[in-house]
Amino acid sequence: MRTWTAPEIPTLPVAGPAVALHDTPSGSRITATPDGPARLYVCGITPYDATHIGHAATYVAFDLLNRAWRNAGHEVTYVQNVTDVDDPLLERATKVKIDWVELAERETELFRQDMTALRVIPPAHYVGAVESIPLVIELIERLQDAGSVYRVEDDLYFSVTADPAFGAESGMDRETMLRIFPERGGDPDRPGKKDPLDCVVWRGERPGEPSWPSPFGPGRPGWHIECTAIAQRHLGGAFDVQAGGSDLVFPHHEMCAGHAQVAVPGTPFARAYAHAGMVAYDGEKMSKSKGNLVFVSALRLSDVDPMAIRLVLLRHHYRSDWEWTDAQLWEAVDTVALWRKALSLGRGAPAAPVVAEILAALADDLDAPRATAAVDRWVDATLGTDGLADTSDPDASMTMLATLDAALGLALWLS
Ligand code: 5CA
Ligand code: ZN
Repeated sequence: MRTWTAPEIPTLPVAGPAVALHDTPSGSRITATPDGPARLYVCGITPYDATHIGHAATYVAFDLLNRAWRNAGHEVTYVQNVTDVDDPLLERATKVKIDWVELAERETELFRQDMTALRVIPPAHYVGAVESIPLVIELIERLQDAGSVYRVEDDLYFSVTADPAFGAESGMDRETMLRIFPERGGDPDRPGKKDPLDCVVWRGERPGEPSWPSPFGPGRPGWHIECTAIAQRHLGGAFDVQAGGSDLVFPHHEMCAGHAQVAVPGTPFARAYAHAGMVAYDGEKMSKSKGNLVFVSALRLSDVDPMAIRLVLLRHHYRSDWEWTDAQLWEAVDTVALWRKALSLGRGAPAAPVVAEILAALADDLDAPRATAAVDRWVDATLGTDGLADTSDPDASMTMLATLDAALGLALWLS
């Protein structure tokens, strides 16, 4: 699938430190030490509606990881999927009476434009579920060989007991899993299942739904196996980080890990799992199904500077849950104007210690609020809000502009 346009990224004069990241399964901070290029998979959108601020927050969070790795001297191989066939997409297409392919293409294109505007570095491989069906079929066959797949009517299920490590990714107890599973696409009560937590890997054809031929009969991929197949193909085994919002901790990333570990015993799916907090709006998690949405594209259409949107996201630590308010956006618009004013002076307060602080903050579990607070202090010192303007560094603006761009993805270059 076509990816989106890469932003130009300036090279920094100093390298950043090694990157430490919070890992969900161990509950601790780990320093990812990639051998060769760092390998990152971030779960992509289900394209049945436009990109909302919650999605944007998750993609900007892991864009910071991508940038921190690059600044630490690593190459990064970044892969993302598009769930371009799944129940919610088909349901929405039927409801609004539009062809599901057209709906998916339209929303995926809007997502590309939103990501470009927000200066999110594109994945090297942007891969749809539909184009991955041959990979999914191959993976199901491997799971069958391992004896971990069984049939219920026309559907194939993965047996979670086949994975001795099942539960390790989320760290959840069975009761919690059983509570969450039906809220996130699972069907614990279906008669004929061996374990209520088993998940669909191949969904047999239903009347009026798209299907593809396979050795198991016509049908379409289950959700989790799509990401396993795409990640394994483009990143290999034991890649560095599997990432997404915290609503993917269970069942999605647990099932991905399970499929991979049963298909290739002895090789974990990913070395670490990183999760972004949930963005709320009007008191509840922002979600397509609830409809309490703020769309990136709608803000862009009303001429909001995408860099102000990005700054709102950076003001929150990626792992915290937080609530979007319009007031935060207007504050960010003012802040961007103030920062541009300081950056237009040429000279400014010494930039080197601020650059070091920004890179250190981002390498410390992507602490963007700490990094942006350092920028605030540099701006205050440069503009002299206390009557003591410091313009002792003649290269300050250029250094700060390059750092904001490369490390935080904030391009505030003067036009
Ligand atoms: N296609 C699947 C992943 S394979 C999916 O979850 N699609 S999605 O469109 O529902 O979500 C895309 C990404 O945005 C996921 O990583 C999800 O965890 C994240 N996300 C969804 N809602 C929010 C929210 N309110 N706040 C933060 N992140 C969110
Ligand atoms: Zn996924």
